[in-house]
Amino acid sequence: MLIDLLSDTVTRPTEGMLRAMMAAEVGDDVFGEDPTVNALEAKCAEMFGHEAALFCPSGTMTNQIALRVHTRPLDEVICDEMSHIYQYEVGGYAVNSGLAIHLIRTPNGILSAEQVEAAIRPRYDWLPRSALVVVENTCNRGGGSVYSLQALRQIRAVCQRHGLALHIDGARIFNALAARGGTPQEVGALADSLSVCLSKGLGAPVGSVLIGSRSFIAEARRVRKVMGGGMRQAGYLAAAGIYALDHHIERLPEDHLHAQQLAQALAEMPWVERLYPPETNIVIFDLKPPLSAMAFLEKLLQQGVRAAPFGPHTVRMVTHLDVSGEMIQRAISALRHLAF
Ligand code: TLP
Repeated sequence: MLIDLLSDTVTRPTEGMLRAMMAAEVGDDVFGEDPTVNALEAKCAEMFGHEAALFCPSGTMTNQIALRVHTRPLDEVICDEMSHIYQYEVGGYAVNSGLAIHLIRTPNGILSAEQVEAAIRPRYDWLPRSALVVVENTCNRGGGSVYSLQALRQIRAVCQRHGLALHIDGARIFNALAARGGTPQEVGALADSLSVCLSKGLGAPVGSVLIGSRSFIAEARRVRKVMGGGMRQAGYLAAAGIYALDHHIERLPEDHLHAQQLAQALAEMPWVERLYPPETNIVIFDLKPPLSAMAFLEKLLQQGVRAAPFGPHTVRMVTHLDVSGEMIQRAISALRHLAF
């Protein structure tokens, strides 16, 4: 059987999750009448200490809605160059919200408060208006890197001082909390809005939740509609999300251990040039040129292991709940069999 380290988005629902989905009570969520969606939204809002939440089809949509609601056209969003909103959302910040983007370069996707402050523009007619800071926790391209609560507090303070909003792309926020400690409430208190994905480390088939104040979410509902994200009997999907929050958070350290085991094995491989030490469930490494990611991945696939290209010579592996300890051992022996 394929050992699929392509992404933590590839998981299939467990039997327990499928049972919860089958048993879901549903209604029309565009009318606000799906009790399971309402329960998921209330659960997420409460968990992160905010007033309201909105269930959406994807993390791309929750991020894009957040950009739209926090800003006006001609504003600028400040983020790391590695951010998902910059790298992988098809330039949506420009198309959906008419924004400019101010990119900060870091070694691992973790911004400092000083860098954020230095990126804020003075108010002149000819400059975009700095309006929003987005931090990604964990940072995907940074190798699943994690913000400390202290670092987030300092960024929050800069935002407050300059009147900027702070959005956390917490696609993998529970991985961050599992690795560094802290509660959802503590991290929630530091952001104006958070996007939390249920379909990544938590193993739900579909869905992300946008969390914020009541007025922010009321506007977000309108933007979700114009983006075509108003779903009807979405409670079947929300039930999977509730199940994931109840059953799949505590097991995340297992994925982190598996990532460490992969990294330890990779560190010994003669064809690895550089390894980003994994803090959570993502392992990124550079291959020694001229070995290309594509050539490497093809050989790896022949050994029954799939991973993702993350650059011409860069590969990403992600651990998740469909990869057991035994599969990790098999993946490691497959890696040891590769010769270039
Ligand atoms: N990331 C995907 C790819 O798009 C790269 C993956 O396989 O990791 N924020 C972060 C930090 C993400 O990593 C992702 C997905 C998203 C947002 C978007 O979520 P979806 O895929 O639900 O739109």
